[in-house]
Amino acid sequence: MSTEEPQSFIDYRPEKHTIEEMLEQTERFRHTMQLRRSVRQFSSEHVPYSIIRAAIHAAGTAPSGANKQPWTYCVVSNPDIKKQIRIAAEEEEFESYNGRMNKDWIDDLRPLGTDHIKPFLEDAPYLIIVFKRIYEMADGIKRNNYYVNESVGISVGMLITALHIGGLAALTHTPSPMNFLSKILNRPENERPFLLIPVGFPSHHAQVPDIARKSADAIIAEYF
Ligand code: IYR
Repeated sequence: MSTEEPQSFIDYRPEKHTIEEMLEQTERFRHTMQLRRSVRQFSSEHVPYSIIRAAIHAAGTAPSGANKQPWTYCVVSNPDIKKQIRIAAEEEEFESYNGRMNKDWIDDLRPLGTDHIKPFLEDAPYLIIVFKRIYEMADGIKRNNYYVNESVGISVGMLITALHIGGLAALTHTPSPMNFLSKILNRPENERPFLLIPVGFPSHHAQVPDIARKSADAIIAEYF
């Protein structure tokens, strides 16, 4: 028998819109999101923390396995900590670019122009380091969370969206392996690094690769 309180339910009656409004809003959102780009050259211009905090708060509305909300968002603006993160990330990335990634991977990355040097880790005013919480401790008992990667992935997607709508640029960065982040940020055992997201304004000379998104036809299989 569960020792927890039974779940209570509340009414949910969201406002209904006309079909025209529904399509217009959705297309407007798509147009906004079409303008989002992964940025690797950041300005050091100050960004009010209130925007970062509001975007993370929005990410916290994501659905999650059994509503465990298995995420912790660490926000770093301290220059010394950013430098430590850059040094450790560049050491790992050097190994990745010089042997750990296979030839196909290196070839696939060439159009992006990336290498192991990561100035954005110091230039961006904020680094958001996302940790997934693989279990929780309650009264000394370990309880695993559910669908942790799916849950945190959805939440981060919402974060990236919120940052973009808030007028900020971001990069989903995955230095690999990234356990150095747990050490530098002194995170508890139940948290594992998931993604590192530099956030700020793009530098005035920022460039992004000239890529296209797949068409709707290319990504949808319809079974009507
Ligand atoms: N983590 C490395 C390599 C890298 C891998 C993929 I997949 C990318 O889409 C981009 C980069 C880096 O950040 O440079």
